[in-house]
Amino acid sequence: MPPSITRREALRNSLAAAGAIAMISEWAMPALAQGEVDVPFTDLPANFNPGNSATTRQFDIRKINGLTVPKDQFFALQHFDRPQVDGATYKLKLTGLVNKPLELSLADLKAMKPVDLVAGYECSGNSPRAIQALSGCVKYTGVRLVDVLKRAGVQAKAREVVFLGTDHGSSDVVFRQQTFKLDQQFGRSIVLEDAMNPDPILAWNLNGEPLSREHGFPLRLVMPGWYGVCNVKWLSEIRVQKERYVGNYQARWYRTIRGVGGSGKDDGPDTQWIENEVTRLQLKSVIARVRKSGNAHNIMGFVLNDGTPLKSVEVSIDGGPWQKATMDPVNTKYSWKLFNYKWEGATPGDHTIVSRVTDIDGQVQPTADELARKRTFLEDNGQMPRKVKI
Ligand SMILES: Nc1nc2c(c(=O)[nH]1)N[C@H]1C(S)=C(S)[C@@H](COP(=O)(O)O)O[C@H]1N2
Ligand SMILES: [Mo]
Repeated sequence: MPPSITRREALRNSLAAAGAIAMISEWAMPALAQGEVDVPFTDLPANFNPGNSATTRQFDIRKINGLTVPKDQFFALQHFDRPQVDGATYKLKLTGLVNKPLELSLADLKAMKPVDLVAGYECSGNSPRAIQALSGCVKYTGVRLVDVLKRAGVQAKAREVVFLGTDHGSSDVVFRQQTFKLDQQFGRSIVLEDAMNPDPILAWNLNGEPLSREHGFPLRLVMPGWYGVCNVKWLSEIRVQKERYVGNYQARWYRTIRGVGGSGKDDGPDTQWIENEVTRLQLKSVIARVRKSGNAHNIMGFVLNDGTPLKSVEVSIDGGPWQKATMDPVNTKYSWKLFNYKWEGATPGDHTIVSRVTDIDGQVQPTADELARKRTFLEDNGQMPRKVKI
């Protein structure tokens, strides 16, 4: 084989000849073929060690190896204790403005038409500080939410669909100057139109295996293209109602406050302060790994967004021009989107590399500076410069 062709490329070529290329991710190739080596990031905190604690599992994004993250590495977190639910006696309740209130067992749900959904998402509190360790992508299996709602029959006056978890605990519930310590169930809601969309599912499998306790056994909601918080775990009840749902984790904990308009100055009198609920994923790209392969360096990363098709992902090296990256053929509408950029002629020494994504609606991933007027820390989708030493 000519020396300029790496084993990876040779393998791709032979697979291409076999007609299988469309399914092969650059990331899924055998790790570290001969002559390949991962280039160290020099921007990692000294104590950087993403992993598993009693309450949180983080994922080291340098370890991405294909479109989905292994179940035992997929990030996990929640507000209260992780409840232990008995799958054998489990019942999902459908209540409120439905024609026929239901109690469905796991077997009842599994007897309906199952669908697979590859979903990439992150916690809305994910950030460069955590080296984006609260993100990932897995394949869920479940039943369409709309099919379950239709089975119960949604009444004409319904407007809102609320999802309640089994988990609960003491929460600060704020009313004007008062703070009540109240026991609250974890709950999230969506408007009826989003619930009737065919994409959201009620999932019992993750990567083809039953959900683990940490990921919401036995059943969770998956809202593809939305932030992690919307994917209610340990789902116990779906309540259909007319009123807006203003629970703690819907209307207060998960909001973003930012200044828009005006002169662009943070506290200018013409700044308008807007507040929004955390719902759909904000357009974001992240560089996850740099791998030396022969004489070239492969910059690999991922995009998270709400499923809007992408126009481009670009990479800039040391402040140079934006260069187009290649999207991985294994990406799907709601997966994270893996990308590669072949960096030719990298010189020994320190370098700063950054990616940015643009979608077909013309939305461009903001720089950290452009997010300066966002006062709250959630929804940090800013460009993330990375430092490497060649
Ligand atoms: N019932 C319940 N569901 C929950 C939460 C929770 O506290 N309780 N936390 C949410 C948050 S903030 C995130 S980021 C995701 C994480 O999902 P994962 O643990 O499967 O990665 O779960 C969401 N679903
Ligand atoms: Mo989250």
